[in-house]
Amino acid sequence: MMDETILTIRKHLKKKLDARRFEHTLGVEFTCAALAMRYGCDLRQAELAGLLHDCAKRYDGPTLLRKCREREIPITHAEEQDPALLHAKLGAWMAGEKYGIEDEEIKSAIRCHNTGKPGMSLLDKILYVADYIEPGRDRAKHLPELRKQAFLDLDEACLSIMEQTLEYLKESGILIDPMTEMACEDMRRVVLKKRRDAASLKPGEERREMVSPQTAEETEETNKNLGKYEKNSKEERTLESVKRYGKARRRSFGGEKRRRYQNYRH
Ligand code: DGI
Ligand code: FE
Ligand code: FE
Repeated sequence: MMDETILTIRKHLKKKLDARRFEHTLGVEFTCAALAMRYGCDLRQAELAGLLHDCAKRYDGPTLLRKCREREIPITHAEEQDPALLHAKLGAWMAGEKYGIEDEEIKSAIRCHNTGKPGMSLLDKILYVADYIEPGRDRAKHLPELRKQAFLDLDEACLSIMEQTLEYLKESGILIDPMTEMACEDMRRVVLKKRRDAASLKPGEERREMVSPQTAEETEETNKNLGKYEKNSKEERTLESVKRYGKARRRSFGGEKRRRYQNYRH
């Protein structure tokens, strides 16, 4: 998309990320755009989410831990053990604070891009899937099938990726964040319901919507689970302050671009 903000961020990330990570970033950005076309998601939102999703990947584990602590970003036990996971949460913070993104949906997608979460939005799912299937990836199992599936049914693709990821984590003895398990359980429930609904359709009837929204009951259940998980976290408060900073920053975005970009070098 010929959008000043996107072009400027792309140029900036080219300088900040190593060549492989930058290529991956472009691959995710374009795959997000393709999936957004397929599923009717806002293209600009999808591109920005893809472009910024790994912006914090340039920091090593100890730096990620320190930066998250300084910013009062809640850290789970799994993140303490494997601080690389924190590039998602710090990335969401940086999208708001460093790159002037106010859109909570974009920040949510970045925040949950490596673990997923229960009740993922369309944009969350697009980024989660794009990160796994972008053209530069070559290690995962069944990639050709998975790539095709992503354009047939996004929820099915999400579930396949979550199951593969959990299998890989278990095989490798890597500590699993409860959020990763909760995300997979929730997606399994969504997909099983869709399969049941599809099976109960009469022959000749077509499904109109591949990505079915959650029912009110499901949303309530999801919120309850999330509530349990985030009970003691300070995320709400952090989000509020990010919103406020975001607004202040937005006003100065046009005029003070050059000065702000100097802030990126840290
Ligand atoms: O940043 P990328 O490499 O593009 O991809 P990503 O942000 O999706 O990170 C993928 C890695 O995250 C992959 O090696 C698996 C790991 N991961 C996903 N869920 C968990 C996890 N690692 C731990 N320790 N615990 C998890 O629950
Ligand atoms: Fe990532
Ligand atoms: Fe990535």
